[in-house]
Amino acid sequence: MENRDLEQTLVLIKPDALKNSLTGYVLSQLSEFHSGLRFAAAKIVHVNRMLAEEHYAEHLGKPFYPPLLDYIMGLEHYPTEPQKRRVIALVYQGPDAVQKIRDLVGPTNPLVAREKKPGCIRSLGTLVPVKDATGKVISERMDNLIHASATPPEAEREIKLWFKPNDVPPLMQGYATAVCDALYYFKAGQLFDTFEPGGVCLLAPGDIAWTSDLEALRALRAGQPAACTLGAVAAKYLINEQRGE
Ligand code: FUP
Repeated sequence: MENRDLEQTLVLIKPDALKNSLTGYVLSQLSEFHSGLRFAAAKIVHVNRMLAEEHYAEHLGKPFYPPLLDYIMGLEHYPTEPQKRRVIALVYQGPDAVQKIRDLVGPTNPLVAREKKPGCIRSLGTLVPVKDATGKVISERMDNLIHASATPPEAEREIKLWFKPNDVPPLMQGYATAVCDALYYFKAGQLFDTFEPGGVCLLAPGDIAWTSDLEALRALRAGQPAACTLGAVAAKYLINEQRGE
């Protein structure tokens, strides 16, 4: 993002915040009065595994990765109530948006948050032990109520993962868009150029898409290396789409 006044960041209000009725509190803490930032986009998302895996891709292989996916998918807080499994995804925009939100959110670990930054949002979080099959504690899951992008490049990756261009009002769209000129269908982790039974149409000619997504799709279709995975492009088109489960 060239213009720092239009800097954007992704916030996720996670299932533990929803379960504990902290949504209003979080929104109030992040409001323009406290942050100087404005909403650019918002949606309620039932997080499927593909989206969870793409969002937390950097943590693949770590002991807390599987419970972290379960947590963001709502499986930990709503094990028997799938209809309640959701997060609220938000984009905030304004000068220094990434750092301002990170400051209000506080340290990743809720215990550290309580010690170092009493009153920050994550100081209301909790730690849950992660055990192996024998019951030995091998890690800890941090139920820290909220996600906030760590850097501007991460914010761009994450916003493009969760939001389509037209989820954002035209004058608030922060990244380059282009008109799609081909058909792209998705089914079982693969890309198709014609409809397959059970497939989902990601993009059709005339649709507006993130330019970087179109470049990735063209590269993937040509069998060339792409800047991101097919999942990172497809996930947002499958949000709240039952065929994408
Ligand atoms: P942050 O950028 O503050 O969200 O922190 P990280 O990217 O390091 O971690 C992503 C998520 O993994 C955090 F929300 C918390 C979770 N996590 C654990 O559950 N256990 C750990 O040991 C480390 C991180």
